[in-house]
Amino acid sequence: MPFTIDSARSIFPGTLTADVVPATIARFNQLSAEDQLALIWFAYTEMGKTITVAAPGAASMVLAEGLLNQIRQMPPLEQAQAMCDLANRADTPICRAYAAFSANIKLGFWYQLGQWMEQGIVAPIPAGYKLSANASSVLQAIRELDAGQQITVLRNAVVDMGYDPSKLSGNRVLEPVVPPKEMAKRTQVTIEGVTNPTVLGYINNMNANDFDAVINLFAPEGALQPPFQKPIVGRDNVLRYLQEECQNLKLMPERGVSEPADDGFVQIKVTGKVQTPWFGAEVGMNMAWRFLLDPQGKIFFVAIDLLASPKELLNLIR
Ligand code: 45D
Repeated sequence: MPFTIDSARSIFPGTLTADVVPATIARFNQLSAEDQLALIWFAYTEMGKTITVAAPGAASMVLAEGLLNQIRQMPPLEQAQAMCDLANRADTPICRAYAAFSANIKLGFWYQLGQWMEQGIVAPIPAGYKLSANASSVLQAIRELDAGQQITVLRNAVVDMGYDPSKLSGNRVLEPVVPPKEMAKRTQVTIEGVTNPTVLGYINNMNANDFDAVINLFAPEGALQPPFQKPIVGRDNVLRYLQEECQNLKLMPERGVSEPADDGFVQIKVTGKVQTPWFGAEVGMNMAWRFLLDPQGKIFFVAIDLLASPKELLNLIR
């Protein structure tokens, strides 16, 4: 039977992903808006003692400037209300504007608000704010995650805020697409156990921000499945996603395994680390790529997984 995107999703079913991340987000989403904001504040400031967030680039901050200045000019109570509205996903103009931002612009927006809260320019979390018992237990769960899982929880919390009436968002606010790295400055990875040119090309072109080259490695109806998400199907959709979410990532694959699959397909699992520009070398996320290549060597499907533990980096069995 030929592969479908759906059946492709279960290649290498023994891969243990960090399901604790969506479970923690689900618990977080049950909390009151006040608790959510205070919890993120505590988690973020505690994390800041060991790892530092990199300031977003000026070019992308400009895109959040209007909303940020609007909040900055409000009296403190209104500022606090605007932040609660975001957590509550209330239908307000600010929440609609926020929902149109790409994930990185949302993160940059909160990065700036966090700095202003620290400086007293924006209403801080009230001194002595006491988390509810449930919120304390979610915070404790976050403390027990590894750094890669912690930053994923924070990112998902931020991405889910705001009010998106369509869930399709007409006028998205996106960062400019930067040109790919010059040929002379590109790096080439080696992966123990994998020499497949499509897989090596995928990694090397991702690291060069050369998304046109990456997309040429996909079959026309090929799909990419980000961590904890449904597959994104078709070259146009995948390209748009790569341009929006993948600039300046560093993919550091370590090892892998390649096996023939049905109908002349090949399945390849690779494990290694990924760094985000937000934290650079301070956080290496433990990841797996599960590729299914068609008989022409094109990517029919690739899943990117955040792994449950570093031990999973060595799990290359089916
Ligand atoms: O509410 O091969 C305050 C794909 C308190 C593509 C705050 C990939 C109040 C294909 C502190 C102000 C993309 C899938 C908030 C690979 C409040 C592919 C602020 C993988 C919110 C490899 C909080 C890429 C703040 C991956 C400022 C896995 C929080 C990328 C900031 C992962 C949190 C990237 C930040 C991750 C989190 C980035 C900056 C997980 C960044 C996380």
